[in-house]
Amino acid sequence: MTTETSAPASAGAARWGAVAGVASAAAGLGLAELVAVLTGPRSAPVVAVGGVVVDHVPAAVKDAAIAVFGVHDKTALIVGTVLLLAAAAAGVGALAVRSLAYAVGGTALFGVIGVAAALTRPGVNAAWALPSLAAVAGALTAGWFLLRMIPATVAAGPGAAAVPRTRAAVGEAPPDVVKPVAAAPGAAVPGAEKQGEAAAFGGGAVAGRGDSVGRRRFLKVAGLVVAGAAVAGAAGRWLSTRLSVAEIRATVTLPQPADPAPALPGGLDPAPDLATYVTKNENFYRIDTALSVPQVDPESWQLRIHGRVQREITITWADLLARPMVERYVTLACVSNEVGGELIGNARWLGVPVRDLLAEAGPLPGADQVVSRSVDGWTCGTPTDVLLDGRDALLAIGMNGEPLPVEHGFPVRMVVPGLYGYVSACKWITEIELSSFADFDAYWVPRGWSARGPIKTQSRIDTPRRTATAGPVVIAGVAWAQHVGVASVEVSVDGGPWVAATLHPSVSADTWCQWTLPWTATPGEHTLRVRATDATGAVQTEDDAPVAPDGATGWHTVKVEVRTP
Ligand SMILES: Nc1nc2c(c(=O)[nH]1)N[C@H]1C(S)=C(S)[C@@H](COP(=O)(O)O)O[C@H]1N2
Ligand SMILES: [Mo]
Repeated sequence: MTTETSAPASAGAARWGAVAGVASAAAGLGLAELVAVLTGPRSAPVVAVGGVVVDHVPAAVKDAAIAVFGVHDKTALIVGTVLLLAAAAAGVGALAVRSLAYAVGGTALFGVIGVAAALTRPGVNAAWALPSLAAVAGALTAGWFLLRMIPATVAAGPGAAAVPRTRAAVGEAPPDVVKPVAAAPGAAVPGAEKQGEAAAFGGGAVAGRGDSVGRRRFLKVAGLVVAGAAVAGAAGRWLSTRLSVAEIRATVTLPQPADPAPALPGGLDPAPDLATYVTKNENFYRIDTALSVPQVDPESWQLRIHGRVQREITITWADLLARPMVERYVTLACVSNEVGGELIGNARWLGVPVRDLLAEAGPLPGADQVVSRSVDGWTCGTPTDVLLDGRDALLAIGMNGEPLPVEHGFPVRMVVPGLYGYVSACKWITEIELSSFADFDAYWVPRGWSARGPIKTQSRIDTPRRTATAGPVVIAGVAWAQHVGVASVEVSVDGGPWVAATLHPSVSADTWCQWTLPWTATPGEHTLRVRATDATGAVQTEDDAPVAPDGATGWHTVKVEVRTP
């Protein structure tokens, strides 16, 4: 071992080492995914480390990520984490050709990071260390194996090579160096390009036939390790979904509501390209900090109501289902929704009134904040008086006639009309703690968001958005002023007078409403603006405000290019 690893390393050897490093890291992570099938997807090192990053990156970075990647911010984070890890593993591998101590030290460091990340995630148990430990074992085994395979002449440096070094950079091996290798007996096999690659990897230090065989073997084994890791990782993920609660969810039958939602009036969805009054579950926006969707089995689910209460209570799934259910349409909005944005949807929720549960526990004086906690540790804080003021705040189990989709909080979440999701709509809820705003800051508050988040009155133009054909056009959109109600919507074309749009019916003040306005479009560029007035007579503010700290404001404005037919 020592003779192979303590030799002075060449640039070529470092490159081989880098390949070994990346392949070894892949082996470790693949193995970790398999182990995480048993310990739970949130214990997998990439998800655990990613989770720590999500919880600790400066708010501005996270807001920027959401702005750039939108609902794909999680995928971007995972891809970024894997790329960073690959780069680091390549570095460790490049050093490991000098001394195995680098491999052991580097891998151990990653292991410590993985274990530390996993063990500090909310809801953890000791077994969550196992995937990261398995990753260390897998990476070290693969690394030891691969490093030993690096051809000795390469490891010994260019001086030992039979052909003098010409160009060093990857991919710059001159054809006359590559050719003899590719033309060597036995090279006329599928994958002749890999020969060139092998030569390129060796830099100028391409030696005789014996070495080219060694390189081929090394690349083949490294390739097999990466492929095996990919298969293990994919199998792990697949098994995790097989074991996910999706199958349990499919067996859940929702109880009939004792107090059903009102029937939908006629005249909804009056225009194409306009958001439907009821948002389908698969179209409903999803926002949360969960890199791996929490899998909560209703049979083991419990909700503990505690803190500043007269009587602490614990409710099981069976207890919850036995209660009379209320069904309501409620429009949920995200505080990160830009003016004109899509982070809003309207659904029919089935659940138990939160005020009934709070009444049973008996909030003590001073308990002005209700802190909801998710199984993954996320928290939100809702004003107690809002939950008790008679509005239909629900501990919901159903969404549009189905059990909650897993990513929307299965089995139980909260929904509160009139409040942004970050202060009210806790998914995968497992705890309700009566507290106070003075005593506790929920998840987003120390990250720069307001402790209180009533939804601001807004209106949005859905169509036309960019182009239109001259002639009769229907301008249409949605407007909302949850729990207050929209009284009117007006549209101004090219800065002209405000014209009242037709408001289409909505079932209650807790949902958005659709509006339409016929327009005769003339060729050229036109600017459309919209504003709503709520039921108290307050006109939506024209002042532009960003989403942070408590929701965007301003009049949605679109520029439309009208073409001649
Ligand atoms: N457990 C948990 N619940 C959560 C969040 C979260 O990050 N974790 N995000 C909240 C935010 S910011 C919003 S806007 C709503 C979004 O709910 P949806 O994904 O069902 O649309 O969920 C809320 N509930
Ligand atoms: Mo949100």
